[in-house]
Amino acid sequence: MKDSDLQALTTDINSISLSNSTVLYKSTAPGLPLLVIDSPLCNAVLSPYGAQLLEFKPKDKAPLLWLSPKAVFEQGVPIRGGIPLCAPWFGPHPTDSQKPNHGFVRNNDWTVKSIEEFANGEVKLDFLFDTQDTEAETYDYCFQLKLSMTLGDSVKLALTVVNLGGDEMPFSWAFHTYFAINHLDATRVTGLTREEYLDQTDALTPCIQAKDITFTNEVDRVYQGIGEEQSILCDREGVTIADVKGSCCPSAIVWNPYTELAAKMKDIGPNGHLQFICVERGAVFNDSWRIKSMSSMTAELQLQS
Ligand code: TA6
Repeated sequence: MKDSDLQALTTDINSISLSNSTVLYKSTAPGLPLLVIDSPLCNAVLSPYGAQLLEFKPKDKAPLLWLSPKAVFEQGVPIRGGIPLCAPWFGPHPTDSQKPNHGFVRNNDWTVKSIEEFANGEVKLDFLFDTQDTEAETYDYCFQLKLSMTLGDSVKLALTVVNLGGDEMPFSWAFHTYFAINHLDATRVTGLTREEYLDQTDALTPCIQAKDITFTNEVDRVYQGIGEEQSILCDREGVTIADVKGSCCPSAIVWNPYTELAAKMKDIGPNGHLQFICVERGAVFNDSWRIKSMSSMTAELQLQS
């Protein structure tokens, strides 16, 4: 998206200004354009590349999201942290290992369609992605994504997927949220107890989640057909880090790379795993959507700290 288009959208909004990743994060040139929000209810940073919320902090509360200090701001590379949207597939492409992990919409520019500021202090941004505008990718299906973000003292996301093609379209997706934490060894995820999960660290072996999820080694688990609500708690600080509530998000993925994998990942690095856990919601594996020709499906997610 052109800087001039963003400028035109932001001029009338008091709470929003423009920046560039090179300025804001002291990253290397050329960087990416970013939207910076300082509203009565929150501070936030967003990237039209990937339609990705990078930072979110309700006023008088701790930052909700983790953005890697080693994140790369460059076309073709996903930004590590915040809320990347994985789609139209989750994980490796089912048949072509050359295609990017977690699909291509987090690695492409989106259009910012509108920005509104409400009297109650909330700011709402509408992003659009259309496969017909994307020269970089060839894909078997033609679709549009509409992602609306309402930022107040919580984050409200609404994703609508429109199948513009003549055939039914398979669609897997996830909001791959990186939550900021202070004490990995005292962090716990509730709301998935007694659910079956597929263990991605062990060739997708099915297991039962006996207790709340804790993090004492690499965790990479896919839960399908789950309930709407989970919570992330820190027992040492006695606080709820976040309540996660999804509608039409039948799957959850819980991920922390732990010591060894984090050290190997260039944009996380040694000890980076101590700063975040991912609790993702979406529709993956057997929960994946099938969207009829010229029809749409919508999901919503709310994150409240
Ligand atoms: O959601 C968990 C996961 O699929 C893990 O398997 C892990 O690889 C992670 O996502 C990060 O993937 P990325 O492509 O962003 O490096």
